[in-house]
Amino acid sequence: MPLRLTPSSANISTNIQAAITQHLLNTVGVNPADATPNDLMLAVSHVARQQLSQRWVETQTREAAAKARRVVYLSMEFLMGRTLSNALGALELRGAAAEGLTQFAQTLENVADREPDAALGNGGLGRLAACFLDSMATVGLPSFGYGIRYEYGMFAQDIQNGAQMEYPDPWLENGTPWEFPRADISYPVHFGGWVEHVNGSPIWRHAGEVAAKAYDMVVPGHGTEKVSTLRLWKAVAPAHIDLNAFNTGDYARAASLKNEYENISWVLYPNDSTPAGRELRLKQEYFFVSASVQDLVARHLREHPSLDNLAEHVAIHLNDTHPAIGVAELMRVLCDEHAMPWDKAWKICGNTFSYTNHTLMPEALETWPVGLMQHVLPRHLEIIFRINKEFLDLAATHRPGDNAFLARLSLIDEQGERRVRMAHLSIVGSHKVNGVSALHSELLVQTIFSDFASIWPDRFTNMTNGVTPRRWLAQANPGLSGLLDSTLGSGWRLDLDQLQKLKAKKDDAAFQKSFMAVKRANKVRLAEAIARSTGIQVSPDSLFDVQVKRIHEYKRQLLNVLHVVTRYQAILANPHADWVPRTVIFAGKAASSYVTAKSIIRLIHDVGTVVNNDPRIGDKLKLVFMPNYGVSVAETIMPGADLSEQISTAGTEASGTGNMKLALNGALTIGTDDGANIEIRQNVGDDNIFIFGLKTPEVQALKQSGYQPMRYYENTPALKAVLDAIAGGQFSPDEPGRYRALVDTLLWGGDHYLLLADYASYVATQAQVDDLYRQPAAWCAKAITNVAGMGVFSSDRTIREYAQQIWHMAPDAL
Ligand code: 26V
Repeated sequence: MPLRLTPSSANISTNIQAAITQHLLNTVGVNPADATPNDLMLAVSHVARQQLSQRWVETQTREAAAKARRVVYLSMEFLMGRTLSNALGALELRGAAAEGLTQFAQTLENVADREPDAALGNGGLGRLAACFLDSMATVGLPSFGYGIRYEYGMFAQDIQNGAQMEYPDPWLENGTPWEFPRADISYPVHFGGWVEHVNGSPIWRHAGEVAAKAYDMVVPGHGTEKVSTLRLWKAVAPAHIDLNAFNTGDYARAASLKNEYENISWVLYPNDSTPAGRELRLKQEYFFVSASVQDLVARHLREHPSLDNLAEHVAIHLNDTHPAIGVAELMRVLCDEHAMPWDKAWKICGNTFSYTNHTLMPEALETWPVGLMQHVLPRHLEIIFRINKEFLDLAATHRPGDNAFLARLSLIDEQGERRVRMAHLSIVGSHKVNGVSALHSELLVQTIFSDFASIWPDRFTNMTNGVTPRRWLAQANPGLSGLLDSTLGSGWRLDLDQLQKLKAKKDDAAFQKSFMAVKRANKVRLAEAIARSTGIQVSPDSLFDVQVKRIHEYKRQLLNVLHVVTRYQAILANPHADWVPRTVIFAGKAASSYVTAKSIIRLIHDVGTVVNNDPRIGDKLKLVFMPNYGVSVAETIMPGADLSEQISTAGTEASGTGNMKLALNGALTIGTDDGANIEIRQNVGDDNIFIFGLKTPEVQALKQSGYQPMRYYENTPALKAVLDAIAGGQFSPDEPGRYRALVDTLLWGGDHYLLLADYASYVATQAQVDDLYRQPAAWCAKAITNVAGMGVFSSDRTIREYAQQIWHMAPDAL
């Protein structure tokens, strides 16, 4: 029995020192006297891993004995970030580990920094899945997250001459102490071939097979010994394939065959701008869904005599449409492999699945060519056709004779190349469909899913996103956490509504002083990180104005740049005015094929080079771009922000979660009436947030009436001056035409996201931000009010809502 460390152990830091030394010797294989920070990171990780392993075994044993109802969260992406610090926090060993490391003359921060991020996701959708696992474990929901063990995660971003360069992210190259390979858990996944119907029974004569091998990550709950499991699948060529080629001595062919199979789990598709319509991506989707369905069916059959009661014991959640093929797969398994009648299987399916939509952008909705589906998954295509026929028969009873209605609803888009609409499959196969903020969920039923809502109004609902306060406050912001602990006690970690009590303190001078000291220290830390990653010195006394997220036209980083240039020109025109010094901080990745997004990154750098080196500007304005945005970079940025930029065109950002992380860390939001910004405003109060710009109905009306961006250009002198400067090459003197095309997307390309329409309102609101920042006590009171109002944005609240309203599970039932 390994040493069990519990927080109640009297001499826990002595224990942990001994445990670290043991692992240096026995696991890492180094002399403790020579241990590097990386060795120490591994040794401390193994100390934590041992505890997690025990918790995992206990949780699984308890759940199996109880035949618990479980939630299965299917997601192509889990943006976990680093594990060590979070694991120590959950085990309540952070203090002891830090103390234990003093013996090796190391800080926990320095040691934890050696761990590479597990960046198995693109952005918001993937990080939400990671926050949800944390909350599922914490609220005590028996749960499995299922995904892919990508060998290469999200690409690493480097900047060369202002331009984004992408590099592979070999996060597993040195192994990871956090995974538990489950050598015994492996399932065959089949592809291709054809379907034979023998005596009316379909038989899938597949053409290829790959093995899915399970690797588990333990996700610890906080304030509980319960854990959740993240089970990731690795694709491995079946042994007989390469053996045959090896036997004939054809090693090159053996290797290439092996690669062909194993490349399925090789790399995360780094594209959040348009869905990748590639065969390999479809294979990835089916690969992890098939393995996960086999796993959950096997687990069910270990605990129950048949699959008849599957829906009572498992809730399968689709994180966007990427796992939607799971609907057809479960039907195939029930009907073809377990001889269940279609209608009975279909009922079970509908009671089992639920689906979250994460974007309204019509161009982002996943569809697959029927021909490709036929080629890769012929039996699934047959099943989809049958689901579609029965669904359209039902739909026809709602609007007899309305063929346009049926064409819009069909799972098959018949215009042009026939394509399977994965969102339609998800809706038809689920009992609940949700959006991720109140506005987004409302827009779903009014726009892209309105026909479905007319048939099934009760199927559609809202689950406003949240973030885990453990990572995004307790871990990322130890300064503020300490202040909260001494002011409110430590209960906020598990009950974020307790932050409400801060409201009474918002004007308390002593509390304000402590709060501002914390913010200032976090800004110093952020300024150091900026200097390390960009070489640019910024002043922690300036207002830190932060926009961090994927680079996308709809998120309008370009509008932010227009404001920066406006301010630059205004300072030059009026150098002696009382300017509030500002540091504008950007970070984010652009999809590698997204030309406009990459051009925006370049523009940020070019404007920065001019502004930052203009001696007339000095500290009044600085512009920096922190490279390689990811979970760990975010953990440094969020606590140091004064102002949070959430400036998407109203009606385009499904929710946002960075907005929540920033406000939770005491930043004020400047934002549009969009996504979760609206609910942030409702919770912090209108006076504590800067809302500007057109609202969703106004956006719709302006577009309908024929939006003319040129009118704004001609009638707004400051705007004209800014666009002329950018288009004219003032920030790219070596290549004056570099931004002509970018400016043309606004002036002549229709300005799809209404930057010019919102410009005046944005710039005027930025002036209000300055006015408030000149009054430190007033600013501070509002920042405190923001923190106080963020309780509802804990992902614990979100997960409890899912559990109650969609998954029909009681948290902490075991
Ligand atoms: C976005 C877009 C937008 C432009 C057109 C093409 C396209 C394709 C994919 C995507 C990303 C969709 C998935 C995603 O990450 N959505 C994000 O999910 C977060 C968690 O619910 C939410 O907070 C973000 O608002 C949403 O963009």
